[in-house]
Amino acid sequence: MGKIFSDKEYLALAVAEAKKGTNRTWKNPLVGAVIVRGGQVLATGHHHQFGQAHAEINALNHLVSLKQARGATMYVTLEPCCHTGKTPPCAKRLVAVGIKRVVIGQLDPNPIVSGKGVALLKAGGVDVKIANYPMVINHAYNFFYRHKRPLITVKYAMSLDGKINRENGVRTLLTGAAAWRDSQKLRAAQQAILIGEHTLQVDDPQLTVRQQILRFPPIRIVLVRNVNSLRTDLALFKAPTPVWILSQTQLWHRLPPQVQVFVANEWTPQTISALLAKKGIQSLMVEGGSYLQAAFISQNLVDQLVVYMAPKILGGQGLAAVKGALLPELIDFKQFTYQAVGADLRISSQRED
Ligand code: AOF
Ligand code: ZN
Repeated sequence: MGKIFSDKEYLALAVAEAKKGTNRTWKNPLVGAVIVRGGQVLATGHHHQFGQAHAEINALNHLVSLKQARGATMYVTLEPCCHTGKTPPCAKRLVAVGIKRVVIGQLDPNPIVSGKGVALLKAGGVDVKIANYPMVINHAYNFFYRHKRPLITVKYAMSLDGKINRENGVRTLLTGAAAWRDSQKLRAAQQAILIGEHTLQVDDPQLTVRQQILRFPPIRIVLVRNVNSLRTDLALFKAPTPVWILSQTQLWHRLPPQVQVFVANEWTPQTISALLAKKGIQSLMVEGGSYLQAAFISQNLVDQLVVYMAPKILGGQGLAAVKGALLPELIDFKQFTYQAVGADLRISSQRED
């Protein structure tokens, strides 16, 4: 007789399975499922990609025979769905194949499912346990449905004297290759990234993910005063992935087809966040510059902070990393992690409500 595992251990296995879909499920959550009978794991499955089969269905398809499902327990990281979306409802299928017990990591915060998946299982005679497993995946997904806006990360690199350059308007290379790779990873996990006009002019960045091929790369968003003043040879326009320009003026000339323009009299962190919420964007990373970062921080619209600190003192007349943030009182960040990346120090903090 081998060791009998606990519900928690099987859920941990389901979480590990879910993580295999990292950066591929886009607006869908990572989900993993494990089918167990008589202390034996019979099959595992995960949600591979946005638009494709759900984890539960993949796990069922991995059984040697569907008959094995009868009387088995399914461990699944997220409440099985009850809606017909891009695929038929999972909860219905679990009932139909005779799954006897379902242990769920967490309820689905998406209102099209939330609680209704459990109800459907129970109505079908399935024994349901909600384990409230500690949330270690789908941070942005959960945040989005709880707060009705994207999870906002502010990321910047700075010197030991808290500056981003030596002279305003001039790009200073601060951090090394390891920090660059790390920030690429961070970028790959975002649904949108945002920069201000000044950063666009000074850095002329591509804002793409170069390290991996992504089916759903982050939307590259730029905040500008007048879209018509943009040069058409910007590096930003060379890559074919979507670009959104938030402008105060209507567009009157042609831009490449991947570019979409949104117009408002004034753009603020709140109105930007509201636009993204309306578009169903669950995560945003603000990547500069100094004034834009300050605006998000001033409005308390920063949920995660990632700072790379280079072991250099710039001195001079450079810009502070967060310039002119108007705060009623200082922000005391909690839950810090410190990590050496090459010669630089990575400091990150999550703010939970
Ligand atoms: C599950 N298992 O593996 C996933 C679920 O557009 P659809 O049809 O893919 O539905 C997306 C919604 O379904 C998503 O927002 C979430 O509520 C749920 N995702 N549910 O039972 C899965 N990926
Ligand atoms: Zn489903």
